[in-house]
Amino acid sequence: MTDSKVTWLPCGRHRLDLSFPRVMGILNVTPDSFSDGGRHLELDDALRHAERMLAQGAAIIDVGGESTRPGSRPVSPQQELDRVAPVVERLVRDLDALVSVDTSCPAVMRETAALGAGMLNDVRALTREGALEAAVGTGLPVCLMHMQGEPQDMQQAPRYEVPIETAVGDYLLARVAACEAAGLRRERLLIDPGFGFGKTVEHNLRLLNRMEGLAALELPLLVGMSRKSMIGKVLDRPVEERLPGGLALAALAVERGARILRVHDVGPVLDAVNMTWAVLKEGCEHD
Ligand code: PT1
Repeated sequence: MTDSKVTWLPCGRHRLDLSFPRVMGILNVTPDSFSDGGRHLELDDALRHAERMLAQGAAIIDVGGESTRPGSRPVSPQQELDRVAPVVERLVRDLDALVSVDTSCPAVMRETAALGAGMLNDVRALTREGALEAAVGTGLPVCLMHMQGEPQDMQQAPRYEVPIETAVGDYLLARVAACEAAGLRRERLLIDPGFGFGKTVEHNLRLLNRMEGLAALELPLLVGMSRKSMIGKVLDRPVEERLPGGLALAALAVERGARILRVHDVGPVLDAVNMTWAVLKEGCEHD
């Protein structure tokens, strides 16, 4: 077990204790094709869902207005902001939640930080024009994720010239260096191997197997494998039957150094995580 040096992550008004693994609940803010009335219902729905995840023990709510799953198309910054901003505002005001914003867009970073978001989660690792500067300006911690290609085409026969864990490790190291050079302090950075982002099932499985190499970078490790097709493909299960497979992956991720798990099923995953952690902790208690 590799122990991360960082224990407290400063997240705006919140401080996140990362001396043990935490669960981040996924809140997708999906597009509304109908009326304004529909939008209000959607907002209430989103808040209720967030409330339930917090009650189940989520430490963070990750709000996303751009789908980045394989095949999805980009949205405009204004569209993304219109979806995400009202949700962030209410989560902060009504629930005092620690909100992470899943975005690559500089304007969304700035605006949601002003509304009280506590963390940024960028699947493009601040590579968009202006994103690095915007993130520095917020003072918030940022999760840097590895992706090869763009969601629209990333799953079209992904291949790598070097072992996947080397490609991912090298990329994340380079992004960490770029962030530090731009004035983002290392204490504010998290890394994520990006399961399912330009990777075959074999890539994903090997990446999890070798994840201790990434944990050795001594930055908090965040992982997202919840309900993903890597589970579907190994077990031949549709998306609504992937929880047991996901629990196995969660336990392995914690054992290999993950400190934040980005998931849909907060309650069950938290039990798996806490059970795994209890075993790992006992191993270092009396020696
Ligand atoms: C992730 C992640 C994310 N995943 C972070 N943010 C998604 N930091 C969105 C599939 O193969 O892992 N880490 N934000 C969702 N993306 C996907 C990718 C969803 C692949 C599904 C698949 O099924």
